[in-house]
Amino acid sequence: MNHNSSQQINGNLFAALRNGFPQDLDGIAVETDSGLFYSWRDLERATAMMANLLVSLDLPAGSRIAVQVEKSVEAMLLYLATLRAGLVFLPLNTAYQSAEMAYFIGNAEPDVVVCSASNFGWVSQIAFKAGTTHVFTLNDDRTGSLLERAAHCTDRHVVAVKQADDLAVIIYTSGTTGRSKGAMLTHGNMLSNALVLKDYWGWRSEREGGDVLIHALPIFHVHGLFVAIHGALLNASKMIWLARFDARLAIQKMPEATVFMGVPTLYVRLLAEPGLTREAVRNMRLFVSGSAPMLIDTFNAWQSRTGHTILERYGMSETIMLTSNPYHAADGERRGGTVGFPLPGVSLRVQDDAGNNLAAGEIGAIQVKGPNVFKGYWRMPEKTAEEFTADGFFKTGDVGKIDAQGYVTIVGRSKDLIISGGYNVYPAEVEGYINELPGVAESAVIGVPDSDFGEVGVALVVAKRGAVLEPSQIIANLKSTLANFKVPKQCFVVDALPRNSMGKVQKNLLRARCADFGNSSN
Ligand code: MCA
Ligand code: AMP
Repeated sequence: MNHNSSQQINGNLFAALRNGFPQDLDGIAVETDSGLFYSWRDLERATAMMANLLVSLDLPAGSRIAVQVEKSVEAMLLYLATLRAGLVFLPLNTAYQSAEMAYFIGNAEPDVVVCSASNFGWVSQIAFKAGTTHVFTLNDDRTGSLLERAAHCTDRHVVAVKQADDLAVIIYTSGTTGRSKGAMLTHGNMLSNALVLKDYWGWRSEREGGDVLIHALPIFHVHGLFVAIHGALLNASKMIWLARFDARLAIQKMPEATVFMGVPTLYVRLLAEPGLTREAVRNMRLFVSGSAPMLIDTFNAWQSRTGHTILERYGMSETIMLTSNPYHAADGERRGGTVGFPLPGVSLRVQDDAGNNLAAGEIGAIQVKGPNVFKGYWRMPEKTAEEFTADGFFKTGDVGKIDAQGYVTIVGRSKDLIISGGYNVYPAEVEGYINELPGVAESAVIGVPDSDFGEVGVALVVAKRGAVLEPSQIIANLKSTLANFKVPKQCFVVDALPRNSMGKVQKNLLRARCADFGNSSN
């Protein structure tokens, strides 16, 4: 197969990632924590076989492949194979339960659903009801019908030709009101962002000694699936693959690695390990943090313990990466508490409510524009239109400022959102579930500080007249319906919720009242 000539005109993200593979396909591309080694050739062949399986299903153009499976190298290969075949990948958090899955599958109408064998019963029922034609299984021990079927396919596959504007992925992000929205990202969104980060974070080519990434994040969200994996593949960098984050194991692997990416909770947990020493990180060159605000105490503690300055960056599902602290000292220092500069190609401005651009240091709404900004929300043209300004900037819902040197700081959010251990929890969604429980008149879910997760949810619930509510029962009910990370860590039954003159619940008063609750959950 002649890769070079076909790939120059092919906007398929997979073609660019494949082009990044090293000359020697027999080198190690991925090493897992269970002792498996995958060569670059294994990646090439397995993605070709899975892509051929998908092609053999004769799916309509733009078909969605929805995937809810445990983290595994094969799950990553399925993502790559979906790109390769020119279809649309839809990753789903393994914590989602049946009501959440029914919504995503019903809304996205995927032709193919892939789940773990243990969930096949209920997932396939939801999928077939929604019109899905194929349900495969994929387990984290390399078993399941997907691999059995792919094993019969040829390992030669010509990458599907795609334009930069073609849809590659749908990532669901919960809505502040109503249901989750599917953010549509194109091949061009993802490739442009990956190329910018390749340069901005100084990924080292093989000639320069190469990089080795410790991959410790889940692969159903932007951070672990795109930022980490695209970075490694585009730069022919080996990945040390941890099926789940384990602080001790990560530290044990650091002498063999150069790059680590994590949400702040991962850094807090690493700092709790005595094994995190300067000696352990001696070969590391870059620690990246994002997805949630990093406390300045964590930033400083990391610097004094390891001698490394964490590079904090800011992104969203709708935009992938937006800003980053500098990598090269010549471009400026990495400032804790800030998310750095807009990445090359990204325009970022701060506006007041009246739509005026604000001066340096003034706080307002963060808006962005660039080749990384998504195409819109899946089948929600009105919602998409609402989230963009007349001149084409996307309203992030984050509140912040830009200082005189150009550093961006996020000071808050206009969207009612809790970020817990790097996962987003929308109070409106959780309140909706609580309000449906018997005996509940109304509820409010707020985020309170937590030393491990950064923020955790606390529920305040008002009983209907004459009803008696048991907080532990409310939590148990939520655990049986909602993804575990969305379930409030504590629940209190209160007489009433404070409201302003417009009748809106004053969550700021509740947050002040509950500020100390979070840490008692540890
Ligand atoms: C687990 N639990 C959580 C969370 N994770 N609760 C709140 N928030 C969480 N994030 C629940 C568990 O179900 C369990 O509940 C209890 O909390 C304790 O679980 P634990 O064993 O401590 O959790 P874990 O399995 O160790 O997971 C913690 C984790 C994980 C490793 C921090 O949450 C994680 O991998 N977070 C990373 C998320 C991420 O990749 N975000 C990037 C999104 P119970 O005992 O009741 O069962 S991409 C993004 O945000 C943008 C685009 C960006 O900028 O990157
Ligand atoms: P998601 O919906 O998972 O894409 O989450 C995106 C949101 O995460 C952003 O709108 C921010 O509120 C938040 N976020 C991401 N990175 C950072 C960061 N470094 N500091 C503060 N908040 C962040």
